[in-house]
Amino acid sequence: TLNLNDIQGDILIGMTKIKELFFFFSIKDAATFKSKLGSDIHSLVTNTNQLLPGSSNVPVTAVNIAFSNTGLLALNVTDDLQDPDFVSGQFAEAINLGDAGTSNWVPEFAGTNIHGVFLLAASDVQDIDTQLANIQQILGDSITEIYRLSGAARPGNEQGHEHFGYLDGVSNPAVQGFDNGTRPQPTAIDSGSFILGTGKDKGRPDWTTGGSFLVFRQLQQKVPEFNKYVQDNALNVPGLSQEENTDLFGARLIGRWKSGAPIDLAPLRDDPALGADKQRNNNFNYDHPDVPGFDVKSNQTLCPFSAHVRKTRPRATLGAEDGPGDAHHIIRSGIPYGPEVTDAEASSNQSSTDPSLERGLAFVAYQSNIASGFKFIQQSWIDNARFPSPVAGTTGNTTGVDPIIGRVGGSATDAPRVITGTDPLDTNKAFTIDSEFVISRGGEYFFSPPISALSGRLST
Ligand code: N7H
Repeated sequence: TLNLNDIQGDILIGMTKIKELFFFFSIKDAATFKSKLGSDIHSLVTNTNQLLPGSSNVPVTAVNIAFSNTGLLALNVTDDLQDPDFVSGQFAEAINLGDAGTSNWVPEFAGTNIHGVFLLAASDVQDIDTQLANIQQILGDSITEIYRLSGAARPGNEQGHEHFGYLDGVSNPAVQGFDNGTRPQPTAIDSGSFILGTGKDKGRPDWTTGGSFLVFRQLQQKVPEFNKYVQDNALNVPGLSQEENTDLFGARLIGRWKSGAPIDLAPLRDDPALGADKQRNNNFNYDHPDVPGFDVKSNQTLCPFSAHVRKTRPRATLGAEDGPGDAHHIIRSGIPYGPEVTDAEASSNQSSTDPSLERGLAFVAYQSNIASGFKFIQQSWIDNARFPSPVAGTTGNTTGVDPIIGRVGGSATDAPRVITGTDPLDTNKAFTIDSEFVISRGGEYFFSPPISALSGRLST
């Protein structure tokens, strides 16, 4: 069973506040840090139970903490966590992740200097600042700040939507022993895919049970450029207005409408009631056994194989989801960062080069194994133009890399992306995308330990 008092709150349920600060630090004085971690920081860290609906113990500012491999080494914790990617760190993997080298990386991420990160979430920035000041007061000179990134939900009706305008956080997998059965959706996934030492996850050091690997990425989004591309490629489906055909093209790039409604269930027009209905908005798997002759492995009239959500979680396209052929799941817990698009950007169809106008997604993904979670999805699905393949062994137009975040062959160059499936009238038709809508600004791999380890293994 899962010990929800010991599992940090962001992993399974998400801190889901409208402001979140990522505070990256380096450990300068391990002895002091360890003693404060066990005595004071430990009790500030928010567990899963505290964030569950109906909890009477929701903190004003939720606090989570995670360590990089160099952070564990700084604490002289040399146990083998059995995750080679965590050990090498994200910087060493930039090229493998298709990041066009590290020239676009935030300089502070380039290297292995970051030892840990505090995640602070609240409804109000002032509450975050107060808690950060408290933590800094406790830790004193034992840490120094390396970098910070402030996330915030978008304003008004856009709250919950990422910067391209699509509702996010709709479809995290249900987890066995946690929230299976709470709403209609595909099979719940073994908790061992996310939480170390549980379910099928075996063989790690005992003290890591209840922990999870946290992949952090700062992903810049070029919103005016994305909007222009969608406008320029409006579809021609009869019976739809120009505007509807524009929205349909965008929805077929993502696989969901801006409201969150899955196009697998609402193939022609957005259906905001469906998008908002948690009983229905994740209850699909791309298969339609009730439709005579429908083959989930080749039919992409409802949802293209190239759509972002089908590339990153193909559901029934690969057969059973928790089987050996499809054990690649992450729990996402990111938040947008940066300002809204300005009028000047919107009218020029171009993102400003002003760094203060950078916007994007502070991407957070949890898994028990980085190689089969985030990294597999990025390399073998997102950046793989042949995945999923309409019919195995056929030649001709391939699916293409992910239109939102894919890179051709994981290439270090900005090669144009060619995708198919997006036009429902001719799913063989190829679309070329010759600019990037998402630029990786780098990140790091962390381990989010069980809370007991903060006063146990990590403080002794
Ligand atoms: Fe994606 N977007 O707005 O385009 N993503 N994503 N993602 N993503 C999803 O289903 C987006 C990124 C996944 O279960 C939605 O909750 C953007 C990375 C997975 O059906 C939207 C960025 C990776 C899913 C976006 C970005 C993934 C998913 C629909 C970067 C993994 C769930 C909302 C700036 C390596 C699929 C929802 C499922 C959904 C967007 C990045 C993976 C709207 C803007 C890097 C697994």
